[in-house]
Amino acid sequence: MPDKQPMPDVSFVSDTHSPPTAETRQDAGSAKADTRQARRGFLRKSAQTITGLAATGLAVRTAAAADPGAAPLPVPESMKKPGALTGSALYGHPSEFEKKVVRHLRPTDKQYFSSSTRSPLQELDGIITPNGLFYERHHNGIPTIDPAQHKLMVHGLVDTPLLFTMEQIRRFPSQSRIYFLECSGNPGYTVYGKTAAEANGLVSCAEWTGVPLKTILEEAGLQPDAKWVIAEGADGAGMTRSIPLEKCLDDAMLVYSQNGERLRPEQGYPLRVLLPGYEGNMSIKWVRRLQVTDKPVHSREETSKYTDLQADGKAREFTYIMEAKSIITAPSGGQKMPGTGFCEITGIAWSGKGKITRVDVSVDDGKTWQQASLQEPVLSKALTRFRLPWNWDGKPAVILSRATDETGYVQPTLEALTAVRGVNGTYHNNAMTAWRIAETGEVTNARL
Ligand SMILES: Nc1nc2c(c(=O)[nH]1)N[C@H]1C(S)=C(S)[C@@H](COP(=O)(O)O)O[C@H]1N2
Ligand SMILES: [Mo]
Repeated sequence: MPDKQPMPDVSFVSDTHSPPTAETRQDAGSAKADTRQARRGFLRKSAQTITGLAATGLAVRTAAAADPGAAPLPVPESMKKPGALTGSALYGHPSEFEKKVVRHLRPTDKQYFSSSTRSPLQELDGIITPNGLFYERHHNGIPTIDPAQHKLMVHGLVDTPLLFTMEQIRRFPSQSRIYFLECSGNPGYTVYGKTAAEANGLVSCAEWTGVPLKTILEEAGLQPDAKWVIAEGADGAGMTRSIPLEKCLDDAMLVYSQNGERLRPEQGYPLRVLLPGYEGNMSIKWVRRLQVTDKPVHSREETSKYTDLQADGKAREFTYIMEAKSIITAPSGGQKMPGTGFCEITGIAWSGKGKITRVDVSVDDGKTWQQASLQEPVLSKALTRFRLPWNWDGKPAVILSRATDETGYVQPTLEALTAVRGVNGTYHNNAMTAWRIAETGEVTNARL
């Protein structure tokens, strides 16, 4: 390639999306100013579509809008030769430059069988968690299960006990739904976490495909005194939980795929229960048995674990629903502000009770609030992406977000939450996470 030939101003390519003609190249000098003008107009126009930005009169000025000057855009190495050969039959991977984007494993001396990893929320855009970055929580490691051998038994208070192979499960009419999944221990009742992943990464969101649990239960036929369904996992923990029948007949799913491909082993391959909006531990992975009963079994997971000890010594039990929560993912802990001026504050919000209706953002540690815009579609019991354009003046600031859901429930501060619940419990902390921005641009957890 002729390296020396002057290349057109980058603005021609990016603004018009068409290759420069001889004419436009000749005119480059005068056209450059026009294009820059047009580009600013474009930025202004697109900026106005963001709620509040027009009102603030905030100008979007980023490094990309800087004058590239007279220097021709160099021809990169990637244009001088063919690229790598097609991956053929190999499974694809993210770019080699994205190697640092991995799940967070809380540092301990030892790797435990009962363990968890957190989704790198601060690295993700949109609302879908890529499968390789979906949070994990295992009580006794990840079993290896051959789908050709795996069976699901449905028994108890049913007309006909049934035993399904995976092939038989997949013959039922399927459905795909986008739902979040969150561990009730996210993040626990102590303030923890330098980054968004550490602070709240036991939440993820995927498009799940499977069969409504209702379909399978109706196939077996429910007896009149059926009230609960006990789900058991085929892992070394034999994890077992009692699920109220109403949930099983509502939006509960038996899931075999996640974001278009079969479940990952970490997420319960080949089959898991998915209970939208309920605490993660009830969505039994590697599910092998559904027993219909008239009462809950009070398994280990609903007695010694997953009850919430109150200040008065009494414990709340069967606390299914994950209440509204949100977290700013950028700028967030561990990141650095790119400079003063325009900065998009963005994050995720979710509620186990339905849709998020509103997210407010404060840049002065909760003294005043501004309403963020919500990315469509806003789905029930799914992550919702919010954004707020902001003009950082370079002064120290504490930023935080507050979610409201369709029931009118508003996400609390940690102080408000502990005033009601005390500090004995570990689960269901849906308090706000605040990030401190220092004058240097360094972002840290404001409560640590
Ligand atoms: N069989 C089985 N199911 C299980 C678990 C488990 O250890 N074994 N962990 C539970 C917990 S505590 C949570 S939070 C979710 C985690 O799901 P994930 O690993 O797909 O994110 O699965 C639940 N289902
Ligand atoms: Mo969990």
